[in-house]
Amino acid sequence: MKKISAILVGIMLVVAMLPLYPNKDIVKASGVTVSYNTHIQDYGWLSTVSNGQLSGSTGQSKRLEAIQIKVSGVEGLGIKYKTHIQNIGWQDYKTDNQVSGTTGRSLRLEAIQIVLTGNQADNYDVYYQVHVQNYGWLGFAKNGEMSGTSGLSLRLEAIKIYVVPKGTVIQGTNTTASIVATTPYERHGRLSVKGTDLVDQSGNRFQLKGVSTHGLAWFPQYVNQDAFKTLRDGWGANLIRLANYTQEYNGYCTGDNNNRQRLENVIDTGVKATYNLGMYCIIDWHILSDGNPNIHRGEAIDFFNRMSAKYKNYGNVIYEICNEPNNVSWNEVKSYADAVIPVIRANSPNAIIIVGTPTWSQDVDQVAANPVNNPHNVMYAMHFYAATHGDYIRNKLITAHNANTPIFISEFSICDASGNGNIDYGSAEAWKNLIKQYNLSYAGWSLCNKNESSAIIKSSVSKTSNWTDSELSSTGLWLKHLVKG
Ligand code: IDC
Repeated sequence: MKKISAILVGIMLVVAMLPLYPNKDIVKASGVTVSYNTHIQDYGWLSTVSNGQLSGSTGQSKRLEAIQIKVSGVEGLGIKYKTHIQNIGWQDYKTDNQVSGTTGRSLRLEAIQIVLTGNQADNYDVYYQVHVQNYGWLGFAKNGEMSGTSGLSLRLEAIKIYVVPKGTVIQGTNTTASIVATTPYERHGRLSVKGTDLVDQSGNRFQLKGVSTHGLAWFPQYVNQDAFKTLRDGWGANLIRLANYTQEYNGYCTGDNNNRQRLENVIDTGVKATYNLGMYCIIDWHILSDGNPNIHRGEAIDFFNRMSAKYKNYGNVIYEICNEPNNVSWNEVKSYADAVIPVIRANSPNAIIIVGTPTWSQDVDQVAANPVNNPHNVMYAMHFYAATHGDYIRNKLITAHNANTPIFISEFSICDASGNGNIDYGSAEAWKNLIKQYNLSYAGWSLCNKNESSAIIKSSVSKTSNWTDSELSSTGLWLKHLVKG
């Protein structure tokens, strides 16, 4: 007797805990059954469940990796579904128990959409609800709405699905079924140049701010999505510059074909990571010891021709065609720019292009008298290293700005021009004020742990993402504060 009442209490508790929605009898009377099973991390395929039962797990931190769904019991009613997979994105629709997702690849599902099909589809609704890492159960999505998250890199852990006669009242439909993180690119879209300003898709003044990589040949490990995400979410950065040296050791123009391919692969990783994160990126043709950009003009034309074709649909990509011309006149640089810009324009008519200026991208004041032939969406590079470059260079910037030259600080640091030595916080502050005054876009040098003061990560730290403040160098901390604003 005692045992029976204990069981009864148990059953009553379970009944009380059952979701009140939707009424089971309605589902039963309609004769429709939706059945589904999921493939989850460490366990593989679970057994099939139906009509609102939980598939997956909660409280165990296991990702859903794949799902199969079908409906039965009603002639003329079918179902299709698609999932958003980590690193891959949305898949095509699958039907009738086909697998949506992946197995054996350790990739999480992040979101799902489910739609009824067939000539009976108008008489039924499909509702679905997912359990998401860090959030728990979201609200119900209905008839093709997205359920899950986007842009947050969170796993689905469990799902419940109902198919009910049209109009059945469901509770829990007023809470949010999906969480979409809005990225810089989603908010600001394609950029353009207006006067001296960079403006966003709505025509509002916009500032790009972020970090330049060190040489891609030497520190490729920092070109990874987690690193960029750390900078986006922890710093508020929206820009990554990919520095592709041309002349230096293992540079693009001095190494062999394998080296070139390797560099292009790193660029591709970087472009795609920024694209996935909704950040902007600069593909930088990093001339340095080859002071005259015309030395590698042929290679540059080939490179930018292929890059601008490959990334023509990536509205987040900016082309910087010559990092720091030096020991060369503006006329020489301009003739190079006038040869390269049309090549990019043929593929990417509106991408932002940054043109370097003589004396390691300091002589922006020489541009106004003789700008490039096609100035559409072109900006000019001003670089500074605060401990070396003081008022004299700041005045060049002011002169150029007053002459309506659009300026982009595509590289700078606060130590001396060697990339090492002492930090000059006073000069850095003066540059910071100028950046604020003119709303200038910038990328700080450099994302690596090299033992030099411009490296933003301490040389004792080997982590390639998720750095804490104590793992940042003095330069890194200063830059983080600047970017955070
Ligand atoms: C420096 C790096 C250094 C590397 C060197 C290669 O910090 O580790 O060995 O290049 O020659 C620039 C250049 C940038 C320099 C940086 C610091 O654009 O490539 O990086 N700098 O010297 N212009 C002014 C300073």
